Amino acid sequence: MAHKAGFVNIIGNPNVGKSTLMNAFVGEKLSIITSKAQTTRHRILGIVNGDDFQVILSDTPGIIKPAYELQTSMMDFVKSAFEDADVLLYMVEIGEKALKDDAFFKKIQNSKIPVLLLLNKIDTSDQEILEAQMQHWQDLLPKAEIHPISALENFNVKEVFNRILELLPEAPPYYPKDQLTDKPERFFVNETIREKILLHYKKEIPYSVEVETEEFLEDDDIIRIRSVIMVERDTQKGIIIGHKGSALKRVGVEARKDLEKFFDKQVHIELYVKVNKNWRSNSQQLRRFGYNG
Ligand SMILES: Nc1nc2c(ncn2[C@@H]2O[C@H](COP(=O)(O)OP(=O)(O)OP(=O)(O)O)[C@@H](O)[C@H]2O)c(=O)[nH]1
Ligand SMILES: [Mg+2]
Repeated sequence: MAHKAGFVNIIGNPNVGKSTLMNAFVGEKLSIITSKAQTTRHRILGIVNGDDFQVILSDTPGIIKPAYELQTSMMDFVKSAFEDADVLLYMVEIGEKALKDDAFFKKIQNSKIPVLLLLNKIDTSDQEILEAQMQHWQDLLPKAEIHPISALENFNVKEVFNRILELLPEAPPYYPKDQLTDKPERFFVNETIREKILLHYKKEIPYSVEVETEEFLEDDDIIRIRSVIMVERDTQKGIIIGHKGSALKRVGVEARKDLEKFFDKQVHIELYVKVNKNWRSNSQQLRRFGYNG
């Protein structure tokens, strides 16, 4: 059989389950997942390899109207995902009526490449609602193929994957067959720490945080990590650290546990908190953190 390969890019509103689906396809926790919107800030590749295929999935940030420069960079990642896709996976969740950006929606409507509309979270729905939702999306996107799924419960995920394989063009692999992602180890450290911050802090705090790993030293039996948690303002620093350092300690303990699983090795983490004033609106800082800025 001829070899198939291509880019399969997942786009959609915030919080609909894009990262959950990408991890389900890849079988690894490449993308962090939380119940808060705008968890994902980057375009993250997850590569699924077989003898005669290579599916290069892209997880992307949820589509929003940008309010500050970081969010503009996030939307640039989404734009790039429109440009190189061989198959577009447009994910919506049960109950959702429209994409948060009309221009992006028009791009989906006018797409020349195949669009699979994935109606996610059907575990939270019943048959009647599901049918009404399918009709709603079929009317809006007559050319799209609709697949009801539950990324969380792995329902219909394999069927969608098989359909993707059918749609992929014949092509040689783009990446080495043992490669799982385009991101370096430090990226996953940063993301894991940021996930704990999204989980444990309220309101604006998680959105004001960026994590930078300054040291990643791997020995035979242990990885030693030193990371900086950057906040925008002095008051946020105290909140991150918490009473006698307890809040920060919890972030470190939970991140370490996850990273030990991810790297399959003992991990030691040191965390610091620094104020980096208004980094979200500073193009130079954004570039440094891997946003196009
Ligand atoms: N019930 C249910 N919950 C789901 C399903 N898929 C994802 N979720 C939950 O929805 C929330 C958001 O999931 P994510 O995968 O982070 O969503 P996302 O689209 O990547 O979100 P952003 O990165 O913020 O755009 C999490 O709490 C998930 O556990 C599903 O099939 N069913
Ligand atoms: Mg995500």
